[in-house]
Amino acid sequence: MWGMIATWRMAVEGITKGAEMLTNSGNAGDAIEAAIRQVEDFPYYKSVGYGGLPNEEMEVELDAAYMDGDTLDIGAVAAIRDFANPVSIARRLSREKVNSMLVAEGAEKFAHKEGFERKNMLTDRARAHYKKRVKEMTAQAAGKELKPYSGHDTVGMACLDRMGKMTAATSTSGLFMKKKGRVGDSPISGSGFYADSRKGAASATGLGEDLMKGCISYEIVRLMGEGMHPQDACETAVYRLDRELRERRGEAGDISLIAMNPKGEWGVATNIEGFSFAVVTEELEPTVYLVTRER
Ligand code: SD4
Repeated sequence: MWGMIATWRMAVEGITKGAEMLTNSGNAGDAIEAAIRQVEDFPYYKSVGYGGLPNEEMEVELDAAYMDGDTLDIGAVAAIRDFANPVSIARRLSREKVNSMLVAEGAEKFAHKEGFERKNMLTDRARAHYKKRVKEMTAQAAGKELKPYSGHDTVGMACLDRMGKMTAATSTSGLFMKKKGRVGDSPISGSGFYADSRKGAASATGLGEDLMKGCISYEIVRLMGEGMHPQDACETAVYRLDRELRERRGEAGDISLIAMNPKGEWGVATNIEGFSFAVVTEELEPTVYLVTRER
């Protein structure tokens, strides 16, 4: 069995490409990297790679991670600027014994030394969004409410290959108008992603500040390791974290998770309306689903 599951409908071309590799006995590392690169390269996806939305200083700072579920090796970059494919830099870092998570200038120096492609990631479209938001923020000061998290689509994937290897990976520009240097859950192991070929793999999207409070990707993989089906594991962890946050402070930010186990069974849970995801397995053509919240 092989399969891939990814956050948001935009990932469908990526997983289709990954699926071609997996059918031809490609490995879960190459397939997930190729699938995420596809999303990073597309300029109209506003929260990932090229065309990602900038921070409050109009700089595109990207976060990405990769985890190998056989070795548990992790690589991650955070707040990296001017490189085309952060997920590939993260994967390269996962092969380092130490220094496998690098931020900002340190990550850029490493990427340059390793010969990764430099690219100005700020598009005209993203600049226009930035200018519009600055205007809206001025209106907000005059009384109009604006949520800090809106319209974001981080890509997170879980992948299983024919050899039983599982991987997880993420890539994002993080929150629009974030502070320079702000890092979300996406490059943080256990929060934005986790993979263990013996138990399963999971990845998150939503408000990083809340996702990190539950180490939620690890929690889902842990529950799958206890024998829970991915769907039950996702629902248990997502609804529990949502409930905990509401009880403690009256609200929870957006929390959405995808997961797959070593049998290729998959699951999804969300606390928002309109979370979409894309999935493909040996038995299922690449398919996009839209989740309406049932609670
Ligand atoms: C973050 N979790 O940086 C990311 C944002 C996200 O869809 O998932 N957007 O907090």
